[in-house]
Amino acid sequence: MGLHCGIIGIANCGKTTVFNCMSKTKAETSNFAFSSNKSNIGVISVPDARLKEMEKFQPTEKLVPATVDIVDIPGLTKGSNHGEGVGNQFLADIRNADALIHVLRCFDDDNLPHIDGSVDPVRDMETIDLELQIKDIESITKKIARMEKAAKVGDKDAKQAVEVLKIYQEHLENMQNARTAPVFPNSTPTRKNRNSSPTMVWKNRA
Ligand SMILES: Nc1nc2c(ncn2[C@@H]2O[C@H](COP(=O)(O)OP(=O)(O)OP(=O)(O)O)[C@@H](O)[C@H]2O)c(=O)[nH]1
Ligand SMILES: [Mg+2]
Repeated sequence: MGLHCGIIGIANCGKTTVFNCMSKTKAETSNFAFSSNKSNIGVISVPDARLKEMEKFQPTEKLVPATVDIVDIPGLTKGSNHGEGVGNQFLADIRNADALIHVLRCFDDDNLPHIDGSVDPVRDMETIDLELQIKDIESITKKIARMEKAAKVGDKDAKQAVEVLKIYQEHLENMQNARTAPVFPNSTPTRKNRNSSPTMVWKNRA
């Protein structure tokens, strides 16, 4: 299965524009916040100069590069966790991503008012991170309840999972990012938390 990469960011920061550049598609961009009601999905080929070199030794009819699926995920804003904007309907797309590209609006444009009143990429990043953290706390709390039930009937893995999940829970409740939680990096119960996916920051300042 290919790598799955999600593009996130505050409304109108240029996610779809970045998606179009990367995937050479023409998904619709717009000046209106929350205009998108679906995630855009594209496939990009990974450039790899080694393929051509290898072909010299092993000629082939067609060179097939590795691909990465990218998903342009709309709709995150301050308060998404309690239904602001289009709420949480796209969080499943974020959960399914192996890595995230966080697009930050660094450009000023009088024709495109910022949803929070001013251009401030640091605040925007904190806004989105906080939304993901709140969502992570919710899902971790649910998972702890499930695992505690399993632990009660003697499931040793569940008992260990509860211990790890509680470390994450406390860390997130202290407003810390899941990435910095003091646990072993590949602790299985939490590998799919949105807030701990590897993230690249894209400063959109054209
Ligand atoms: N000036 C300027 N405008 C940009 C830049 N990137 C995108 N835009 C414009 O900003 C508007 C919003 O861009 P989109 O790519 O639709 O933004 P989005 O983050 O996908 O928006 P939503 O899906 O509604 O959250 C469009 O009119 C783009 O043409 C940029 O770097 N500079
Ligand atoms: Mg968009």
